[in-house]
Amino acid sequence: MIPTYNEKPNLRELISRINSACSAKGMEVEIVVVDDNSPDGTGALAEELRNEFNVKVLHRAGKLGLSTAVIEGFEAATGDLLVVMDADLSHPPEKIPEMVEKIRSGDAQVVVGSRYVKGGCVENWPIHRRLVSKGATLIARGLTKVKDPMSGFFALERAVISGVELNPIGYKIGLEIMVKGRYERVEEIPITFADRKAGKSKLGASVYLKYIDHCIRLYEHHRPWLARYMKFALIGGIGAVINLAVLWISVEIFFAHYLWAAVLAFVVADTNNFIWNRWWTFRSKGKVHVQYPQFLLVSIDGLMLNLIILKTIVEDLMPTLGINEDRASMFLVIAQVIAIFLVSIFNFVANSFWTFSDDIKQNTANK
Ligand SMILES: Nc1nc2c(ncn2[C@@H]2O[C@H](COP(=O)(O)OP(=O)(O)OP(=O)(O)O)[C@@H](O)[C@H]2O)c(=O)[nH]1
Ligand SMILES: [Mg+2]
Repeated sequence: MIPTYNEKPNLRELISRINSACSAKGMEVEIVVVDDNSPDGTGALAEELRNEFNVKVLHRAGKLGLSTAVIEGFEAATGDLLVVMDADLSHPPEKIPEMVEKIRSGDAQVVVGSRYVKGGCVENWPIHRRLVSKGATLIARGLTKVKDPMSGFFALERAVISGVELNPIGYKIGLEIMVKGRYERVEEIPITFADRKAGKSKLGASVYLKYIDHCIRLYEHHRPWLARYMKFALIGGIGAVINLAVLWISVEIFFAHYLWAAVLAFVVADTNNFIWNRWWTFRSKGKVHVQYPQFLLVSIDGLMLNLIILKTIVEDLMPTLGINEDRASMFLVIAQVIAIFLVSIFNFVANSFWTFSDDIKQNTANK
């Protein structure tokens, strides 16, 4: 499967190298080029190459994205063993037989051409590109044990994705398959990732944001509760900053009484938390006029719980542990950190099973 967009200078060499690498091992290969009406005429060249090689060409109307191209390629391919690679000669076609062999011998159902296992490397990447790639890889580490989950060079058995709903929002269809696919073993083989031979990168800045969104969605799929809690905690942290800002502005600029200011700060911050959690954490379509008071009520209970936990730690637990009075202020902060953590779990659980319970049920049913 080769998705192409303006890859005319690379395509002939790529297809001829794939063909040589496979025929040297006596392997039959069908090459599927999915071209998005490339203005440079890649599609027409692919058609020409059909005379020389076993090539199938899918022409799509315009630049519809890498992931959907790969998925359409899967549907058009006739074989049961699928290999995906970039067209820009970054991925060495000579590694295909080794990848295929690993699947055929039953060692694995998914094989990734990896830059980050022993023996693998990237050629000529400037430091900023290495850092971005490493950072992006780190974000995905909780989703799979694969060391190069961003790789666009991978092989799989068709059975891995049959019946699996692949979401093509992301640029990284390989990661999507590694997380959602049905397989027992995934293996990595080292590759040297060459810089693209010719042509321009199709990546823009929006790709990074889409990638983060994609990873968040995959975490939701992989560990739904942890992912939701992390979002809830993040929103809560931002809410705390908003609370302090409103408090400060009310007292310093509008000369409000500090207790009224605190009430206002609580309501503003909690409303902010509600909006974000409803839309992002719980992806809810429920009734706002029911959910909003429920959310506020949970938060008020949480606030009281905070005071009770704090009082218990400071007045009962600390003296029992013989904590020194002089250092009490430092321990007060630690006590409050513990209290906030416990309250965040209380609020999260209460909102999950009460305020947004319908949405949780629906999300689980959709899986
Ligand atoms: N059909 C199709 N192919 C695409 C599209 N976007 C990118 N591709 C192809 O997907 C492969 C990967 O794209 P690249 O631009 O090489 O992305 P990259 O490897 O992350 O970045 P560079 O190699 O640095 O340019 C290449 O073969 C592209 O031609 C698209 O929208 N449609
Ligand atoms: Mg590339």
